[in-house]
Amino acid sequence: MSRLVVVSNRVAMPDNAGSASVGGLTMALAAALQQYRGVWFGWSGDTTPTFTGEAHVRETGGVTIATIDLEAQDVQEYYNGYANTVLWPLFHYRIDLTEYERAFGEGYARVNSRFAETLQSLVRPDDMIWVHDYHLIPLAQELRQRGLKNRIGFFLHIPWPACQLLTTLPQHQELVEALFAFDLLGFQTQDWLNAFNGYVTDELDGKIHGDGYVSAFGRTVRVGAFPIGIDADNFAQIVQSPAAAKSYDQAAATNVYRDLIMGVDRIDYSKGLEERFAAYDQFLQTHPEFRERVTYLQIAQTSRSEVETYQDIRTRLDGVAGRINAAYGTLDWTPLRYVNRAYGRDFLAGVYRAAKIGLVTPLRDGMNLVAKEYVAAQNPRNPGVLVLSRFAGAARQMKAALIVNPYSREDVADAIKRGLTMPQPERRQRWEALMTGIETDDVSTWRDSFVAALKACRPQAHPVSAPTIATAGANETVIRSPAGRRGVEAQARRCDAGHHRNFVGVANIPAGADRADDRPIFAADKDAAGRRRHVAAAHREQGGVEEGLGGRPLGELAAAEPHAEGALGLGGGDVGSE
Ligand code: ADQ
Repeated sequence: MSRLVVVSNRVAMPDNAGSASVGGLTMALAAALQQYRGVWFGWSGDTTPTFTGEAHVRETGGVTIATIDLEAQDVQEYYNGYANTVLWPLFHYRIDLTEYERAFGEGYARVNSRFAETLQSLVRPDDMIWVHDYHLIPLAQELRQRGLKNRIGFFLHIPWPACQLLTTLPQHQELVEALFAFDLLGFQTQDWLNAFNGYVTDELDGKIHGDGYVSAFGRTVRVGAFPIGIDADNFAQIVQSPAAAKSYDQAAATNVYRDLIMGVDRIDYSKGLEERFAAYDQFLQTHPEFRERVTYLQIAQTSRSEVETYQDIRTRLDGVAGRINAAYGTLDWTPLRYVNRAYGRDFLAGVYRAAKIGLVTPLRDGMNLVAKEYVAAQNPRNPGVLVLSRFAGAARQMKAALIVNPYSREDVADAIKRGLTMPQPERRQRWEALMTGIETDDVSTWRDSFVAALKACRPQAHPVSAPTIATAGANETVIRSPAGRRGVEAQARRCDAGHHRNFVGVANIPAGADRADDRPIFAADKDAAGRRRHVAAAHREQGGVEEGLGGRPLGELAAAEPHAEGALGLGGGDVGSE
């Protein structure tokens, strides 16, 4: 039986399978790995002065956990930078918050190369590899360049942006090209899959086949929507736990004369917390009869606190919460209770059950598991009401919720009122429809359908082959990579791992380059001080390599300061934009 190798940015294996503080996704992946005697590989969360390429390997519960430490610069450029300051805001439709820097892209490529470098030695030929999320889009390409022929699947937990947004990203084509090194691409919903297909047809002139396969860059991959769910059975047990009973009693006792409205989110601009607070303000303002009769509890765990935008949002939320409480609060009533900390799943389950309204109003969300957890925690005889944003992936499935536009405070305020006054039969009817969906499309369905689709994938017709390296002179190296610019850059780093900061850039070789195909090459040499320098070149036409590089020797070009692109006589706009 082949093993399943799961790769994610961070690895968080629960110490014991019943641990209540571990998130639903972790539990699901842990169970899948146990079933397939798998390996879970990712960043340890720790830093090291110099990347070693060595994995820390341990066994727990039949699963091999392998982690690597990253350098502080990696964490800054790859995790805080490209992943969370470029891809996360962009994929959540916030180009206003997207801050692209070339160093971020380099850090992202470097860390993916480092992941691949370590991972390749752990993978056996018949393993299936399942890569998770936007941090690791180039990973399959990196692994293919190292000769891995395994089936590799990718699941995107967040939305796929509309084509017009994605094209604002420098090198968007290279990013998407890297996805075509996978065998299977999974999205949370049909909407995100449609957006991906839209990019393939409109931007790449690619082809959507009727059988779930998509072609571009001379390659064909399988694509599909695999909506993630929660572990409904496990959650039902948690709801009955003593800890859940205790938190339920506490929440119910505190709000004995009041209805509880509840939200649970990581602090993130995509979750629409500021808009939600404003909607609650609107509700209290326009429905004074509900003042002192409701309490809104927002549990908001701090996340990504090293990214400035996340620090700003926290400050603003503190301010809005304070203003609401100052405007409406009384001696014995705090209208909005806002708590910044993490709770165990059992504790949360009890509070969910005590809440008459679950407010889940993200501005954009791949799926949203809180919506599902809230429903799963309800008392079937007297369930609460889910108010759900139409922009959460979950809204595609959870049509019996009160669906709202989170940008409209009136719309959300109306839904709060409707939920609070909804007759019990309607609440039960809606809850039963929602609960049926949660039980049917639970986390095992998600996991099993993805793994089955990966197993059934047709082998790639055009595997990405390794870059070829040819020495072009005493000090020069020429690299040709069928994987495009990223392939060239990755190989550059491997050639010169300790000195990658001398990497100069990528340029298109003008007509005259001595190349028979339409693929990039890379050149490197040493400067007068003996430091190694690199010029990567992506050519389009034919001619001598040196001639193609402006008719100057590679060494001379590479030594040119400050930008080799300038030495090639190409404007910055041409660089890497093929
Ligand atoms: P997230 O953006 O993190 O996940 P979500 O799906 O809501 O969003 O999952 C959050 C999880 O963290 C839930 O299980 C929730 O219970 C837990 N959580 C949140 N706040 C907590 C707190 N204060 N204490 C304890 N637990 C807390 C990403 C995507 C989502 C997608 C998931 C899974 O952004 O769209 O649904 O991955 O694919």
